[in-house]
Amino acid sequence: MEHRTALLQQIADRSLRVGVIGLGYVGLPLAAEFASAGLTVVGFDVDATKTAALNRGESYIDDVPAATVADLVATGRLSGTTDFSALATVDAVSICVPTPLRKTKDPNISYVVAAADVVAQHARPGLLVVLESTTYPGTTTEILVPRLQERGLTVGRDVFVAFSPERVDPGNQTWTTHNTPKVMGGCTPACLEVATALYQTAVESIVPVSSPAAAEMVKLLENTFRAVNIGLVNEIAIICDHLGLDVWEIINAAATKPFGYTRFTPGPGLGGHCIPIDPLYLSWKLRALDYEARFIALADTINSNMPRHVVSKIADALNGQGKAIRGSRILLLGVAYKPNVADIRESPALDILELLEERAAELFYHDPYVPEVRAEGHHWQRSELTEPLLRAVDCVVVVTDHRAYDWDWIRRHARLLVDTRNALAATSAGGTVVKL
Ligand code: SAJ
Repeated sequence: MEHRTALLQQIADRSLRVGVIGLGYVGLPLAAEFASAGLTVVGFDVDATKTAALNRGESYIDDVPAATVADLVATGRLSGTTDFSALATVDAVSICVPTPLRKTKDPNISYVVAAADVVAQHARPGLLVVLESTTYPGTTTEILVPRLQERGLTVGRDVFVAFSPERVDPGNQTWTTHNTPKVMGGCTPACLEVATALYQTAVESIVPVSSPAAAEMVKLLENTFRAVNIGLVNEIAIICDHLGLDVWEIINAAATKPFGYTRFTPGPGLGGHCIPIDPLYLSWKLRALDYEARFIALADTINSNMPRHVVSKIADALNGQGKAIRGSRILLLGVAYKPNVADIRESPALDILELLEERAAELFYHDPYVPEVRAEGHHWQRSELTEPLLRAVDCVVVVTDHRAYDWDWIRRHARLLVDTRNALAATSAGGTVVKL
């Protein structure tokens, strides 16, 4: 029997064994969806604390209910291991490892390369491999395919390879791994067919595209779209500053246009593990092709400069009260990269803390989700958010507008507030507010 037919049969009768490499915010939900669909899933991770927690039936990812993990583990449909030789026992593998940037802002695909190496090491005829990690167009065919071919495996006949970008939005209760349409690009029609059949067991709708590179590019367009539009509104904020206009009024009015406009809001900068990073994978690839992706570069420049812009707003606000940043007590509210999450990766709050530290401010921060910040050689402990603290500081800076904050109460007890999120729009009584 052809390997393609055999795989389709194993998928149909749910006898297929699936490996998921990388049990983070993408891999664990995916593993749980495949297991919930009736497949047997082995989760692979280099972090033994993750695999141990999984095997205890515990969920360390908020989007995956603990009860779900407990049930799937108890029934033997889901397990975790750090022993990658167990890849020899699975019929399909989804690779969900990080693709960060190096300090030089160049792509770091070392985790993808390591996963491709170990998958190829244990690969055998009949294997399906799907790469999910966000990466530059060409990665699947340049990194994954050759390693399988070196094992004498023919892609599309012996092994099947596809790229399917992850679209996980942590904390999003509406759009989940199960109901978010999944783009799929196969190296051959048979690769697309088999990968689609597998993912259709776990995901409501599959969006086929013509190649892995097309699928890789779809993801980069999605997130470059955000980075560039956020860069645009950040520049609009600076333009409104020069014109003496309230950028929030302008954006709120523009957003009443029911067509042809998408609302983005200015902020203290661009955080997270996706939006600041993914576009730079694309521009890096294009530089190798001697083309400069100017929108991406310009958006990165503007977004990266926003922390400095915020610090200049703080300096101006303090000057307005006859004070300097040096020696002033400054309290940052919210250090996570976006509201209602605990993640501080690439958070602009870290840049703002660092810049204020350089200018000898006396710093305090509060964030309901982040008890301490260790970054760039610094270590800040969260302060308790109290009336005495609000009254004691010279300036409160709203960096991340978590829903947990009582903005009326905060403004009432603060003297001066710099608001980078328009979080205080509905408040009236209390300290002087300076908006972005
Ligand atoms: N930001 C702004 N202004 C905006 C929107 C965001 O300054 O109008 C800032 C945020 O504060 C944050 C950064 O940009 O620092 C990124 O925010 P984000 O809303 O894009 O959130 P992310 O990074 O969690 O992006 C994820 C992405 N999901 C995937 O890559 C699968 C993105 O594609 C989603 O569109 C986004 O979530 C979402 O919509 O929540």
